[in-house]
Amino acid sequence: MLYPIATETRMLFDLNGIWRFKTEDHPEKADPQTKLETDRFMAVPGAFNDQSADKDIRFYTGYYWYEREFSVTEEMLSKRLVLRFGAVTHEAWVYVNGKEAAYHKGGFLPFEAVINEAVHPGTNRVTVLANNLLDYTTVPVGKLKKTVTDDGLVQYHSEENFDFFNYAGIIRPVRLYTTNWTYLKDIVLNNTIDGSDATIHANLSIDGEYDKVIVRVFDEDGNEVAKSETQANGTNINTGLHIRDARLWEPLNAYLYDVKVELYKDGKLEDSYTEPFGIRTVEVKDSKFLINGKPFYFKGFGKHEDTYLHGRGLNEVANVADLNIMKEMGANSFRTSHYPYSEEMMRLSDRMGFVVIDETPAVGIFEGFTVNINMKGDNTWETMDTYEAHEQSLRELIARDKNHACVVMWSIANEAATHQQGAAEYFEPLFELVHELDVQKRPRTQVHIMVAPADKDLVMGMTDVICLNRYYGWYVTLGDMAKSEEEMRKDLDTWLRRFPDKPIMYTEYGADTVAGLHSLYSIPFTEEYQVEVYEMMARVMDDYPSFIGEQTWNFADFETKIGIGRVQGNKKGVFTRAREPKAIAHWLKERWTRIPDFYYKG
Ligand code: BDP
Repeated sequence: MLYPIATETRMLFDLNGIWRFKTEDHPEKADPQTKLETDRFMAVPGAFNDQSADKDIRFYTGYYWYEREFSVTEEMLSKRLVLRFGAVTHEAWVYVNGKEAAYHKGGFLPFEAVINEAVHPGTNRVTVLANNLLDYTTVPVGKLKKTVTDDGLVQYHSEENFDFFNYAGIIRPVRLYTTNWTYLKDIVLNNTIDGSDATIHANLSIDGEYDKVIVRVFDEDGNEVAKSETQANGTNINTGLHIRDARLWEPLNAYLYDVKVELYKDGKLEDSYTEPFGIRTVEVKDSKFLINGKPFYFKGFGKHEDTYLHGRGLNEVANVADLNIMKEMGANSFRTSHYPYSEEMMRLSDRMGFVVIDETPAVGIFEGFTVNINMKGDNTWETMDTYEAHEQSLRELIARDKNHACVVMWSIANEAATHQQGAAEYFEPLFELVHELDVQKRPRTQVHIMVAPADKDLVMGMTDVICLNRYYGWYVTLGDMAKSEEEMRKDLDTWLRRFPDKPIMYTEYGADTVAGLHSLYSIPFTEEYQVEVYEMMARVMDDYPSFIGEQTWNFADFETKIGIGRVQGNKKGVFTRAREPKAIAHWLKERWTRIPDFYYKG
């Protein structure tokens, strides 16, 4: 799905801002025909939870409305007029002037609808009915309880089967855009490199009548460096664009070409769309992760889209600041734990040269998941029914992010119960699907949970990189560094024995740390203890030649559901939620600025 932009042929309008908001006890009687009666307002994009100063809204589970007016001109109506949502968590019905215009389930991916039939010149009304319910058929997974009161009122309680707060609402931008009736539906890009030259391969999907397609490639100075012209040939066109002395997209040294597509009919420009594109290759070979043929070492973080007041809502100031802070620390990468991040963050990562492991919202596929190690339940693949939602999220994620140079690996799930019967049957078709859908054939992984023992796991053999989340010194062997080190080595040795040719990396490790808490004796929760855990783990990581990267948990402290193990959220941040450094930030900066992005392990 194309990102909405304004061009010579496309208009773009912003529907962000203040919307009316209301919770809904009776969605079955929902009537979007009349204007929403309410005195509550919410800013869009943003989660609603932290905007109201009302505990009932903060912890609200159920259905809710958003509504606003927008204007349409005659000119807009003469075009194809599309209403587009960056994301609504988690299930949404969209009405325009009371008429259903779109439906989408899955809270972290975009959807859109053509609304010409529903609007008129002048003032129109867009209404969204949504819910934040998660259960055993959704990704993420939630434990949903439904009770009916004596007077027929349905009340919901949905507990997160994962460790982040279930922020909800219209969390990403809402936009209106126009195209002509002949328009570029999609563009899929890939590249090959031949010596110092490169070829960009473009596959275009086109709707409507056209007779000629021109594709041009511009370098960062605006010079045209390649051009192809193709006569009309159905709804799908393949073209190659040869670039001499191509500049490659490199980690933290990004170079983006602009691929500009023009569709013509009878000499008239019908559509123009520009996609930024970085030329690079990604490959896993001989236990190494190669970017542009060179062995790359991942340094960075698991993150969250989580900031004060915005909740999970798009916060571009935080995004820019976070990437700058990471760069300053010598980091080169992050994982979009545990759901697809905003399109704006992906575009920014392309631009700044951050290397991204792109994760689906498939988190919590583990019956009885808790944030300590004592999980009850061993029947995940019998009790849960997430396959359909999971597959849909993969299709939509790859459709959205396929062209990003920053994306070097797909993470199909985080911490699923990969050691329980049924796991292999569940994952096999998903791994295949990713290969089928991604023309760039990027490596794939499933991020492995510590309680699924290395020798019992049924899925990691399908991955290209063994990504492990490991909490030595925290959930296991707390306070005992010698034992932690021993267990960590034992675990890595088992993986190496099982898969001697696969590279291994950590996608999570760390310790909860309350900023400002200190101790002479380095006890858990103090800044000293966090440093001690990282020191021990770095020593071991450096000892293994096929250990190709370290992404800590977490970049910053973040909100979670309440629980006795959570002190106003998860405190494993290297930074506080306000992005203030803990002692570990200085230690990590020192380590990472010494580690090169390439050839660290030879
Ligand atoms: C892992 C999860 C992550 C949690 C982390 C923790 O992948 O979402 O926040 O542990 O417990 O299980 O801190």
